[in-house]
Amino acid sequence: MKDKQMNAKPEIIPQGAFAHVDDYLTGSQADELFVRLLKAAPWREEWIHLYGREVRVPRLVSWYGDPGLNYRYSGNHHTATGWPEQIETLRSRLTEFVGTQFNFVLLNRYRTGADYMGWHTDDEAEMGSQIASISLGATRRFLLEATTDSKDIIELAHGSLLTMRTNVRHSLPRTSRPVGERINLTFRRIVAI
Ligand SMILES: O=C(O)CCC(=O)C(=O)O
Repeated sequence: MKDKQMNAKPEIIPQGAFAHVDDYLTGSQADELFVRLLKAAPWREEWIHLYGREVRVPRLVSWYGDPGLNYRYSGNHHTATGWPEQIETLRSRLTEFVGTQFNFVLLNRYRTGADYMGWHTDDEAEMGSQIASISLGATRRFLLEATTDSKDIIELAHGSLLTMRTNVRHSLPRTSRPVGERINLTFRRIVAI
């Protein structure tokens, strides 16, 4: 046995850290949702305070959720006002499929390959233990660390679903390939703390 294995800590993340379903939505369901969200979601540009500077977040964001529910991250508040019908239908389906009562969805819009999401976990104190992420539009590469010493790469395609524990580190890197727009909807459960 190599030193590294003898000294290895037990793997922290249990089995089932993530699951990927490539064709969760049909082509037409995914197309319709993508077009509607591009047009109708209230997209915002966000800024965060980092090392004493205001930094522009490299993507657009939007959100829906139970009325009055506030999800705060990176110093920004995201207060929900309700669920449009199509998103509510998707939420019910995912709630049944994953077994988590999702009450909030964060939308990220990657306009070009220059928009990205850096490495992070989603295990803030007020977050439930599981998220469900739907991808629409251009396929983008997603990286995750389901164990302490390995990285997985998943190509997130139009209409796919990724479920993941909130303590798994993940990122969606930039790409220099010419790619179209992509929208991601991450369903979450925000709990009172
Ligand atoms: O766009 C994605 O698939 C990743 C989204 C994400 O990491 C997040 O919302 O925490």
